[in-house]
Amino acid sequence: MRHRLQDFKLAAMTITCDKEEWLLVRVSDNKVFIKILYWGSAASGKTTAVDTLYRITEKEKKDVKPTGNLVKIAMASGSTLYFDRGVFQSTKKESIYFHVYTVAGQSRFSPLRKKIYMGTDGIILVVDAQRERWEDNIESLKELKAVAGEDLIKKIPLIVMLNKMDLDNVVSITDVESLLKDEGLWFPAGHELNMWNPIIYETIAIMPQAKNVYRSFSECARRTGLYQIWGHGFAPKQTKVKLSDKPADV
Ligand SMILES: Nc1nc2c(ncn2[C@@H]2O[C@H](COP(=O)(O)OP(=O)(O)OP(=O)(O)O)[C@@H](O)[C@H]2O)c(=O)[nH]1
Ligand SMILES: [Mg+2]
Repeated sequence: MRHRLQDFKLAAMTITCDKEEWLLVRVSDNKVFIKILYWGSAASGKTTAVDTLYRITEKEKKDVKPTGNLVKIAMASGSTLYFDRGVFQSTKKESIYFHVYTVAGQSRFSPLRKKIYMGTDGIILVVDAQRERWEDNIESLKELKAVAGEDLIKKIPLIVMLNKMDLDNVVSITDVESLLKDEGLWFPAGHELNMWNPIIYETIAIMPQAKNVYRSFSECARRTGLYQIWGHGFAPKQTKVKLSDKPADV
């Protein structure tokens, strides 16, 4: 994987773009820009997750480091008004940048979410694990499907954060898996997309407990790289991806 990243720019440049479609990965000044979007219902923890990702990668030596400040456009309540945006740079391949966005989760911002989605390369769905928020999670996932059309998993890797696992009365990974199956976002054994089924991480986005926040981002970034390098913008075929590609190193 690491040496393959040398080819990343070339792979990205082979993707064509017409007026209707955004490039999956943008290349400029020999730099590669990858857009990762945190999607999920209101108050599920998207802003908190990016905030925590920022803090972790600022303090500890990781595969990405933040560049500049995290821009948060929020209401007095803390709820996102437009979006949050942070830029992270790969520490292993410094020409690769991750533009990380969160959507505003409140229902009324649906048109805005559609705009923020444009040009997204990888998605992290933040599910609020609290049982009473289950219906909101379903609504949010259905909206994501409507916005992304057929691209989810096939062209855009999907990772799930089952967030707020520090609280009581929460749903389980199995519940989320069933939901993904119901929504056609889970492929059975033998299907060529099976290996790209979303990984569901149990997470805690708040500090200091912070659990699996970096790992879920890292896996989304890794898959995004594999889709571009091996699949030229699509989920690569099983035969092309070796198990040795597993470690997160973008
Ligand atoms: N207990 C607990 N609280 C969390 C966790 N993650 C986020 N929260 C809290 O949930 C609330 C909402 O978090 P945000 O990060 O603002 O949620 P959001 O998804 O960005 O919300 P919108 O911007 O409205 O879409 C805040 O009070 C957070 O502190 C978690 O893992 N555990
Ligand atoms: Mg927010």
